[in-house]
Amino acid sequence: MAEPWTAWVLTLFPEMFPGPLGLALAGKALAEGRWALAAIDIRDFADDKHKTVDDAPFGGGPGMVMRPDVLARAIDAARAQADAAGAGSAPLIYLSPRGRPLDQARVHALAAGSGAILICGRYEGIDQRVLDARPIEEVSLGDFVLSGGEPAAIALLDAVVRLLPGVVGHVESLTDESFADGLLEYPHYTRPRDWQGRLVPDVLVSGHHENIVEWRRAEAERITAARRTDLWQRYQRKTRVER
Ligand code: 4GT
Repeated sequence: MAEPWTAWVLTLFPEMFPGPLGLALAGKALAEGRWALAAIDIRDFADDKHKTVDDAPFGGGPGMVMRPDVLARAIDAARAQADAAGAGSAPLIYLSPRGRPLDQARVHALAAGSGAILICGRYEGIDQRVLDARPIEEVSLGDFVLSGGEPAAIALLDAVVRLLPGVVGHVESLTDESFADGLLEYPHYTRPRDWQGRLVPDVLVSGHHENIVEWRRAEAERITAARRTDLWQRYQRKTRVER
């Protein structure tokens, strides 16, 4: 069988993997061999007896910085593993708040490839020279700060894995969902129809499919316009020429 989509994760905390990715949808898919995960301990590439991976920042300041020599050895080993697994085109990604914000288009592109090598930083981050010396794409999950890149890597992998063939049963929920057409998702309701005096909108129980589709579209547009002017502007620009 061909190699499944594979993540090589470089981390100082390999015990954090698979973590939540070993459960539920992603965990089932992992057990089924629909994707694979290799957590690589950056500390294994330290070369002194104390297994040093970090040092104080040149120029002073608080915290520690991950050493470029140790990290580059780990990166090169991961690259060799990916090449050997037929994933020579797997991108090398550093999760960092300085990166380009992750979006669903990038997630789809990653899922369409053979895998990814993810670098998780700790402390104040990694030495800039590693970013300059290797073809590294910096990716951010948003404008907030984590104590390490691992939760960001886990979130990115969750987003990718659910798009892999056979992972999500009901495939239409992938095209129906938020961002598929550039809008936030419409609101969902289930039983009971009356919950604490709050009723499910009549149209959803009317059985009139065309009206339901139209209502959901209108709600998605209303919510997007109210919450995300950036998405709303782009959506309007896109649909103005089409319609
Ligand atoms: C935020 C994000 C991220 C961090 C994000 C290097 C040391 C980065 C700690 C790490 N914070 N990583 N990927 N918003 N912190 O995506």
